[in-house]
Amino acid sequence: MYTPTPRPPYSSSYSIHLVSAFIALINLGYITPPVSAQINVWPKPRSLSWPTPQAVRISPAFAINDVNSCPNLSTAVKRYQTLVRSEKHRPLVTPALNISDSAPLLQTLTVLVADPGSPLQHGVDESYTLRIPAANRGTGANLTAKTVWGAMRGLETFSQLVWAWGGGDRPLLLLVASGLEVWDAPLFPHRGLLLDTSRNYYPIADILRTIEGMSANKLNVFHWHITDSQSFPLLLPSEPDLALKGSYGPDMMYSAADIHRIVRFGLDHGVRVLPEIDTPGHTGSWAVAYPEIVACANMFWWPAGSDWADRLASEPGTGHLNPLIPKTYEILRKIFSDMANLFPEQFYHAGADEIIPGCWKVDPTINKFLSDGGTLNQVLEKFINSTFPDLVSLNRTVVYWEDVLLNPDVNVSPTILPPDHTILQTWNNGPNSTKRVVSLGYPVIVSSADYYYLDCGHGDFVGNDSQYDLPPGSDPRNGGSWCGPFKTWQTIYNYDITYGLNEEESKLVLGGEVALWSEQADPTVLDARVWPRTSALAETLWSGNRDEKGMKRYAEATDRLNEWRHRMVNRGIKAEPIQPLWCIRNPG
Ligand code: CP6
Repeated sequence: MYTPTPRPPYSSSYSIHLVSAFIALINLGYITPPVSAQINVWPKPRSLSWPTPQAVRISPAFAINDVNSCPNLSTAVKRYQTLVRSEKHRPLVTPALNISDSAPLLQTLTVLVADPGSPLQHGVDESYTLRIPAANRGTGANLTAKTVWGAMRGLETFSQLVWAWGGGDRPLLLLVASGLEVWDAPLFPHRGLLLDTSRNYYPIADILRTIEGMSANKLNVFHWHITDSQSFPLLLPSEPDLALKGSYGPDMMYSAADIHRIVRFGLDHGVRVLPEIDTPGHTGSWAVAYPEIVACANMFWWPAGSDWADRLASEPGTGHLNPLIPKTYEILRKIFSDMANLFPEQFYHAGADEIIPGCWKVDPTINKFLSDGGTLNQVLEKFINSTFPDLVSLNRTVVYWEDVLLNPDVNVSPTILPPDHTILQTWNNGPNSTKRVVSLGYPVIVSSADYYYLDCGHGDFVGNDSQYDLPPGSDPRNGGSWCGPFKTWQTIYNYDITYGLNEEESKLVLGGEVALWSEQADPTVLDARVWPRTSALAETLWSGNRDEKGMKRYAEATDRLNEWRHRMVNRGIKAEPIQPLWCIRNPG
């Protein structure tokens, strides 16, 4: 029941009171408003028509029928049936409809999939059509999709059209918008979230809840940055020592059974699990098991007083694999084959970010190679040439961070990375690195640190580097990380990942990922760091950030996002608030 809240004393707008009173009358069901009612689906569908806003009740016996009874989809159908039948969410802005307690019932939602065998992979068709008939036009809704994965997107949309209404002195009703048709499909095929489980460990339950939230936001790629210099939590069947020695402890590892569970959960939610084992940099943790293959593992590579610590992740010895010794590749080949067995995902992320010349230079073998006339670029090329073909022969498309080509200190020639088996993920240089990479012909995933990093800012581009500087002579281990400034949901929402690209170049942009690096995050803050800012990415990549007139629609999106954030909270995701409740109670 709607209760108008008095405005604070410093405000004196009568029109606001009138609006509140009007809305109160609508909510009591006394009048039918002439305006079309607001409907909240996040991300906003590409097309939604609801010519005569109305709602019907969800029958207590409501059932979702999966005609094809597909694997994965059947699990989703059961989940959504339970969710819908027990929906407790009461909209903050109640849809302005004339509802009577005896409103007709919706009995079924029938799901029909044209091509049920289509696997979950990059570029799979995610479109769907959803029809919920008007009250006098039947008691069954229909959802059609090409694939199981499109059907899952449609089920999610259906679930968001359901709300609880009444209570108090009226019966509690479960309502669903009716007389409505949705056609929907994503603008970008790759819509992801990176989670770093090396800097801090996340139990399986946190990962599953995050994947569930992704699926609710129609995101489809969980980029799992599993290992890094701080810990190696991945218990690999052929190389168990890496985790047995390099993880944070026996209860901070992911076993093969855990991986199966996560991958399976992803399939049940239409979310691909894209694993990353970062190499050859970011491998300090490997040295606990194999010191002989890791250069500079126990060295602080930043000279005291330099500003390097400002620019790169706060780390123990960053550690770089030594590309010049055979043992490195013996171990890597076993890792690759384990990974190909554990992860069905066709993309494999091999890292290759943030190579520090000073790290490789202190290794005696590499040092000799350099003093004999070799170059650091040749060292990296040796690494790529000795690993990339193995991954391709395992039928993988290899994702690398942009650094592999763009790091001015150490990079490889594009000629050794064929664009049909390579994807570059940009992060470090605003829109410029994306432009550079696509103009070389590579498909790209955009994760701009300036816009899409959920934890850290990038001092070079926002504000002034000096705000992150450490006092002279201080040890970067003591607070040497320089996170900030905070990216608001609007920063993420408004960013255009194809900015500055021509039409041809834009086609190479597969999509984007926000990233939660975990130097300063762990399960205690996970939900609030990720949600609802990641929802902003979800809408931008699904249906865009502009209205029909081509104007940025963040103002219109605010109320919908607020509503969606409350719905997520009701579903058990502790998304942070974007507004005080006051704004909703005092519209306009
Ligand atoms: N770890 C790894 C990180 C970062 C990267 N790779 C990172 C760099 C700069 C910022 C945030 C994160 N912590 N392995 C870069 C891809 Cl601002």
